[in-house]
Amino acid sequence: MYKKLSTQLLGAATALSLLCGAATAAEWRAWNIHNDGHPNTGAMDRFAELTAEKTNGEVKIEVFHGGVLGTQPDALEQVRIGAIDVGNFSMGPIGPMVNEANLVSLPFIFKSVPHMFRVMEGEAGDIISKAMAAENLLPLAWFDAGARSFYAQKAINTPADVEGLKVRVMNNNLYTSMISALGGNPSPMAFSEVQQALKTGVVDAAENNFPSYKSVGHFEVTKNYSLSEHLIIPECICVNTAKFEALSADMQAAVKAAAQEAALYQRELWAVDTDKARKDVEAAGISVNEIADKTPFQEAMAAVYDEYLAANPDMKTLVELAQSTE
Ligand code: BDP
Repeated sequence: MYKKLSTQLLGAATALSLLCGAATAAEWRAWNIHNDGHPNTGAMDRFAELTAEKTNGEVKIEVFHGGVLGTQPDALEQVRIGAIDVGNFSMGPIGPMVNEANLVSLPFIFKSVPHMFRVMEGEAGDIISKAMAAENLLPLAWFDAGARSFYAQKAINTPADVEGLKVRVMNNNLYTSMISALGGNPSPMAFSEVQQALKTGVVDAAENNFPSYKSVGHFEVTKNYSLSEHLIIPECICVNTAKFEALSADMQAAVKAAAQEAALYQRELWAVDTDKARKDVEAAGISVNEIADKTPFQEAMAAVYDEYLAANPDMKTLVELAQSTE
């Protein structure tokens, strides 16, 4: 009797969940390197909420903030093998895994953030997205990450000011050649280690945008932020390709729409937060130093292009596409 009743109940519950479409199709773990208060943290929470809403709870995302699931290069590998499902990643550390993604890591390749978005949303972006998807890192939307500039105890006005400095960079050979081209000593290092390294003199300088300069306290251990704006690196919401393709077409469309809406939200948060972060670090005593003429940096860093394109002639098409995009 009991068994019969429970079987009937189970049947009714299954029918109900099918009717409501409430069966969970996927539960995803999401990686985010940033803490509370950084615009990308708000945007990733929004992505999880919008995904739940638009998929009627069929795709659930739990976001792990503050890099607790590992360093960025590790987390990227985890997404590629499907141990983590999705995340907000900088395109910088994706370059060593997907050559096409390296376009955005060539110094001064973009004229401005709007130019970067035009390139990423055009033919070059399509080529990059396809190459990333083939490596199990499918981009669903692009985030703004502003421009990266150098910071150190001293002001940096010319390439000569970088000479001899130990400069922390993200994990990508293009950044090590970029620093070498300026006469500095590049030091690739995880984001979580940079503050301590600056404090103890393991490195003399680093480079990042205002929100990250502020949010992890790099401004507490340097005095000058010099507006070189040498890299404009977009970020993505990237998902394991196979996990995404395992969803029904409707669910794929819903998750993609959630990512795109979250990215628009991120760009709004970014615009406000980047100004605020600059004002906050200035109020804390940081000198923000305008560089009157960036040409000497561009000229010195041209060596990065020469070396890279000689070793990767296939990348010429993408570089020309970006450079000819208005
Ligand atoms: C921040 C990016 C983050 C990077 C970090 C870094 O948002 O993904 O890990 O820079 O420099 O701007 O490592």
